[in-house]
Amino acid sequence: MPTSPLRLVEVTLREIELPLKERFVISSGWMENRRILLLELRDESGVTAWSECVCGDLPNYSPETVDTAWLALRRWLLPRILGREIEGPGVVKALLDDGVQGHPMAKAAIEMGVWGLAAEAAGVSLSRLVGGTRSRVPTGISIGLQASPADLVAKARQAVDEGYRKVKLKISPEKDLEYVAAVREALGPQTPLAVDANAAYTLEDADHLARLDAFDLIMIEQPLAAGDLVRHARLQERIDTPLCLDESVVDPATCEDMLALGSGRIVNIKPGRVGGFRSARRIHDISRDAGVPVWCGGMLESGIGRAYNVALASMPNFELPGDLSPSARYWTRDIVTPEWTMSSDGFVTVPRDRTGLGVEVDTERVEALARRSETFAAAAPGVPS
Ligand code: OSB
Ligand code: MG
Repeated sequence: MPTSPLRLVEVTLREIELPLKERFVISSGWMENRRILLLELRDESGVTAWSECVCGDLPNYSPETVDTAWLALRRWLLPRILGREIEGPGVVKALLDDGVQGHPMAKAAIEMGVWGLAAEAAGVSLSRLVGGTRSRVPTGISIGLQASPADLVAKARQAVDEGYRKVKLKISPEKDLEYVAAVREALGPQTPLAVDANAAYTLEDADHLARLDAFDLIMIEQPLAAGDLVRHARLQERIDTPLCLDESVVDPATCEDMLALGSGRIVNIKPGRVGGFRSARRIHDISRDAGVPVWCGGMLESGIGRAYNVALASMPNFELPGDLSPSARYWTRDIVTPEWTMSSDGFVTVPRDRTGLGVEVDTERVEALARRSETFAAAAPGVPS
């Protein structure tokens, strides 16, 4: 879909803290009070859009954090994009990559914001702008590590009762077979189950991990370290359950490498992890062409980040349910209206007939929750760089 050129004249960074309803524990760390970095972007015609940087507080999932992203944005990324004529959202990643290694989540926050801005300016939904085709997307839940198998069974049972179409259980070397066995036993053979190890194992654990084959899982997500593409391929040879890569796939090239090596058979796409929508759409297409299904992962986003995930997940090859739980699963109150909801049969509606993100940001509440904010303006608005 063609969009008009735009020029960012002002970007405001705000960090808010939003308490999760309950602590979320994964093998590499945990989150309780979610520190969330938000961007408010304005272009020269006065159109605005919000975006979210999905980094966490600690560098346990990836090297980036809220603090490194804030630094990268203010010091290197915003200066190279503010005031510049931008042909369209598709060119932003290249502008940000020029001379700046890494920082994909910080880059994605700007890049996705420009997609949001372009949708707003064109008067179309983000879903339509990115090439989405679905009007509702199937939803899964990601359940954190629990204190006991019984606690996990209770959570998983509740999720099934609520209508979730996929139940993903976090696992770690201390909490795996016994926990998964308990859930499979309690919920029966029909429940779509997956597990996510967040890189907690090594190839030495191959025989142990192969015992997960007994539980008929849809996938084992990211058992080994992010850089272990070759080792994941070795592991996949020794295990029947499809491996799915999350942390490992950082751009379209690593997705191609994964497919060439046979490191997995399913791809988790998180637009923040791969530097934004341009890369996310490339990974979608590469996987589709290889006959590999993808699904949209989550990073415990607020309703703003969720809007981007839902739009992306409306693309055709997002065949498996995404980690796109409704607002109420995470927050007592979200920062958008309407809040994101899920139908009793486990779908989130894609706001395809609303302009831009499809939700309003509760700006007063964001201001009230803000721990810090900083506004950056183009040096001389309107002057080409
Ligand atoms: O590995 O998918 C992951 C949350 C934080 C960091 C990593 C992961 C997750 C989740 C949460 O699984 C999914 C969600 O947002 O509901
Ligand atoms: Mg994961």
